[in-house]
Amino acid sequence: MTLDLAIRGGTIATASDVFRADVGIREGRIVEIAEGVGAARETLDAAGRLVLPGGIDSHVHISQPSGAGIRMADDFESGTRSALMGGNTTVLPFCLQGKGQSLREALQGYHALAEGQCYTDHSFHLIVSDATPSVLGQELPALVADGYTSFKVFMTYEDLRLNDAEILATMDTARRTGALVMVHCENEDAIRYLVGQHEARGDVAPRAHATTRPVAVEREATHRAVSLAEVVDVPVVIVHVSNGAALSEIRAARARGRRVVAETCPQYLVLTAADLEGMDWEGAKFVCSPPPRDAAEQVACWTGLETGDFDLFSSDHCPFRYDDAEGKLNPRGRTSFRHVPNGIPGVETRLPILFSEGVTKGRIDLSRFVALTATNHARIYGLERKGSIAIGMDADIAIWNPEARRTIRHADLHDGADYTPYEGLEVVGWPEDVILGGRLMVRGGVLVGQKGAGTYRPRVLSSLARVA
Ligand code: DUC
Ligand code: ZN
Ligand code: ZN
Repeated sequence: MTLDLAIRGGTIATASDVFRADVGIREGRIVEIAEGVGAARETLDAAGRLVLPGGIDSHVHISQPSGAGIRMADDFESGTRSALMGGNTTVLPFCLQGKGQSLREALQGYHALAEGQCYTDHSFHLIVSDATPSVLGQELPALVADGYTSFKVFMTYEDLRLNDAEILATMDTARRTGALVMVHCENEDAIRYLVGQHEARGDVAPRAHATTRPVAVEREATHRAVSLAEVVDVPVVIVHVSNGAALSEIRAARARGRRVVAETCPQYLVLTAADLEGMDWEGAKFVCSPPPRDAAEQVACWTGLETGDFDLFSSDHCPFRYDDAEGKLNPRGRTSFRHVPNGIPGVETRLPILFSEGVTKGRIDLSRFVALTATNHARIYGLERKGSIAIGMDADIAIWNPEARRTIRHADLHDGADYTPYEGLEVVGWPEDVILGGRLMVRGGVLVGQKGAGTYRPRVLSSLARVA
């Protein structure tokens, strides 16, 4: 039978192997991998190119309500377009439960926003902000059964944080249902204390965002999160780990036999707290939580990526425009770091930054890159038929030019923000062609696919979680 598409002459990388072969695609799936595949209606010449699974970014925020007068810079159209152009074929945004709101109702809103708008496939994590008995006892279990198999809890932000009792109860729901809990680890009370100290001395410029959220705040919360998960006996994902001390808590828990997954992000590899010192409030462009640290912590994060302490490398894309009354420079944001919305864009630059700084510079090999950016995300979050190049998988593929040299400029990116925190960073290696479910979406760096090609994917339980 004739193939729909053949990719010929490239070097394929999976999480375990790197080899020369052609890929044959039919009806959206990979159906042949061989030294020479059969006749095809369309052929891509991949000589000198790397044929990798499309990236899966399991930590992005799109169209998430962000408080009065603040608006996220990306909707599903711009956010997934940007993801696609950066070599991704699946994203996992969060569905935020408002206080008093049912999660089901919140999900309806996100689905309505995403329907027909997406350039990549997508699925949703849930954010539990109101851990009532009915949410934990009825709603969450029903949603897990419906394919929403992971949820995030926050230890910080006055309006989102759960106390330890609520976290334990939420983890218990995860234990009963086989869902996976993700935790944002920062100690809210410690932050409040430090914010009070800073404000008392008028220290309110963006740099104070980093000094009010020091490593100890994250380390303590990380210790508590892995300990609470141990008490309940559930696996746990510690998201956006920024430093070596927090990572040590995770390593120690793993040494005790705990199933703890750690995620880090580009901002902890190439930014530092010094970036928050920009003149004229420019530091607001780098306000995210946890904050970027220093060169020594960057090294600690690299070591974690190299040794396998980290299983996930995500963007934590959480975009706000900078020069915008609904963004970083909102009227109150201009007066204190406390009112600058937390988050930075990065879904389009995640893969090129790790490829260039990691693979091109020899810190990690190609298979580790694939594991960290695609395969592990699919396995950990229960995305079937995704994250690898193998017979029967969805034909989600990014073809990389490993020698392409680019200087990252926001003008060349496709998100809805008005800046990138990585402006001027030089990278070697770029995904030039992207195929989603067998459809050519990006050709030679040019968007050729249509919005709406990306579809919603319910998920199965994580391979890490087991129902007690
Ligand atoms: N946590 C995230 O995961 N993203 C952005 C802001 C935050 O606090
Ligand atoms: Zn978070
Ligand atoms: Zn996030």
